[in-house]
Amino acid sequence: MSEQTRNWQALDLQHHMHPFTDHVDLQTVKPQIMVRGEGIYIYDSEGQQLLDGMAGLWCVNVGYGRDEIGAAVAEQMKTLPYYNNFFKTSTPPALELAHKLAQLTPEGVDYFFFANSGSEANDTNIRLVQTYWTLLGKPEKKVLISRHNAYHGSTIAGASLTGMVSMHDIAAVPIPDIVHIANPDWYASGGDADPEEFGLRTAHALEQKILELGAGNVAAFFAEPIQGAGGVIVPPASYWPEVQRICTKYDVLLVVDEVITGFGRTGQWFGSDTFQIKPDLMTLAKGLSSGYLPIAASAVGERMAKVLRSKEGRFPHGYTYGGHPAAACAALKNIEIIERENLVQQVGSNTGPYFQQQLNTLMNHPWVSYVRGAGLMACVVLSPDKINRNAFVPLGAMATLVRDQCFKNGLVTRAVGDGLVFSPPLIITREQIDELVGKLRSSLNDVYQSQSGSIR
Ligand code: PXG
Repeated sequence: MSEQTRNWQALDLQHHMHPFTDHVDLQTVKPQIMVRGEGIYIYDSEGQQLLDGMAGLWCVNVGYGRDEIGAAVAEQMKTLPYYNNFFKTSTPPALELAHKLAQLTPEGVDYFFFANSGSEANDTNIRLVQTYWTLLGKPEKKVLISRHNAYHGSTIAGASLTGMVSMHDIAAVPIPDIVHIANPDWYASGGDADPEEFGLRTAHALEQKILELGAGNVAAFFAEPIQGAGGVIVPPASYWPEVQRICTKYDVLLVVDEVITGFGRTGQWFGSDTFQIKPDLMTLAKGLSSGYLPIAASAVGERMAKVLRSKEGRFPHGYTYGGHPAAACAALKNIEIIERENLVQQVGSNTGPYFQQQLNTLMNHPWVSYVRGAGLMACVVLSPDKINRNAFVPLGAMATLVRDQCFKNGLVTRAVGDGLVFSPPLIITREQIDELVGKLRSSLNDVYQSQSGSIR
């Protein structure tokens, strides 16, 4: 190991606190220092090349090394590095980005409130939802329904919407008036049920919860079109139409968190397009700028916009850096690249289906029990007993070993329970998909050979 890497690791361990990290473990494992990116590959400080099967954290949709984004940002930094959108001012990049987004988001979603992260945008969404009902004279409509295993962020409100119990183990979380219902995870909870029937049954959990709480108390349903961090939970086709019907019937706003599914990930511009959802509000982040700079948005549908925009007096909410001109420039250039290179169409009709098909060839591995996904997001689920879909004991132990082996073999993935999740940059080619799947297969084989004696 180089002197430089050793120094960086020592400094990192001395002063840097990491998100979602066991710091005791980190002392022994040591951080891997990433120094460069090009296309779908990243490079660490020891020169190891890794195929980034996660596009960073589900975000680098146009891939690394896009000099033109840097150039556009540099130009903006020279002209006007900062100004805000508070108190009746605006900047060209922010207003142009809002205009561009209005063309891309589903029909009727035409207004954008900027933030710097998905978590912040979801905090904004809660305020928008509650302001909306208050303006309509129904302030008692305030309960938010979310789902088990959902991920909506890490701020206090975002973590409260999140349905992962591990994120609710501090006193401040969850905040009041947020409840969680079942998610449409057929593999884990569907048993012998037909997936479509299971999809309907899971949608009906929303109706039951609304009736239990009283529709007059329910403000909104928050959901990802496909749960991402929860393990790429693709709902059966029956699920979303039924959810939409229920929200309409009980006058509950539908907030669609597109932080991962937005900007081409599922093979259409938005997950809402893929599942034909009509959102009242959307959360956008990640692929909005491909992670080149932090930017996020709440995308407001016409029903809410009509009320919110006719309100006199000001909406008492905003972030210093919301709609930052440099970040908005990065987002505009990123969208220009996605359009110029037809990345959404490419994922929808070519690389997306090919990716799912190639991952499915892994079903002949003794541990691969299920492959699910859409476009360029997927989860490969492992089980020691494919027939009964049993979990490994402890849950996730084997997927973590496979993940570590993938890193050694030059592939970035993430273990979620017994699953390995993937979300490569949208520029990945068929040959590179073969490389990704080949690396995953050999990593699975390596771990299988070393562990098969100890499977339970
Ligand atoms: N909503 C969804 C659907 C997300 O996936 C957020 C909101 C929050 O966004 P910010 O920008 O505040 O992080 C996310 C973020 C993982 C992982 O390991 C997933 C996310 C973030 C970090 C790690 O799967 N998703």
